[in-house]
Amino acid sequence: MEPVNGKVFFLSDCHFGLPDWDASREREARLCAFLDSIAGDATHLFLLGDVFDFWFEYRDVVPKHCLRFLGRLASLVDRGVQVYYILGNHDMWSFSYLQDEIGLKQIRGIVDVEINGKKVRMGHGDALDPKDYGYHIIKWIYAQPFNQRLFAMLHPRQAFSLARAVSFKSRRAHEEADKVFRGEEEPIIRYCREVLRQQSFDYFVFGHRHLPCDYTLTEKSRYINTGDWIHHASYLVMENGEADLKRFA
Ligand SMILES: [Mn+2]
Repeated sequence: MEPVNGKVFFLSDCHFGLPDWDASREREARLCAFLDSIAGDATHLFLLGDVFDFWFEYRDVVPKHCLRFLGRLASLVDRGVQVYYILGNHDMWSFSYLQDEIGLKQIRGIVDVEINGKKVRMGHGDALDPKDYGYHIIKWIYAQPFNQRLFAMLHPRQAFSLARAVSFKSRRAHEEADKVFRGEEEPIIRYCREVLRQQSFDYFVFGHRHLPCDYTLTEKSRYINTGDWIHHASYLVMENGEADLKRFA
């Protein structure tokens, strides 16, 4: 990716639709207020995945929710803000709609970019443990176009309730354990340590954990997690070579 200079914002894990659309309205309004507050001076915005708790788009039809949020993204793009959407494990079935209609740039996987002269590696933050075979197999199955076409043949009412059931089950299985920050045992931190053996980065920026953190890896390298917009309304801003993890109050 081209080097980036300016005032750069990052956020992730809004999980709109969780636990239902009514309950996400307040979160959406808060995020809209935040986007309004940065619209004047942001040059770049990175959405680091799981913006939607479930997103699936069909050839001619898209989910009907979060229109105001999508409108805010569109007006940021219209003002000249570069908006990037790194897909998470909950919104990996975003195809061309958000790019074509809103003009954001969609990215899958991990990206390295120089921001204000600092080397940054970022991504959603899932699938970083190479030994988590079960997870990699499921992700591979979900990524197959054939399976996606099969899923698209379900009526959306069935498709979305199936997806909600799967999301609910996986959340229940992880929720309690995920609230605890495990330090060096965190899969993302293990991953960063592994990468740092071969390459250097000033910042690793990920989401997925729903726990905002700014963790010192080495004298020159930090791991920053953007947290979530369910409990924390947390975001990261990079400007003049500095990185600040903040909360929108
Ligand atoms: Mn996630």
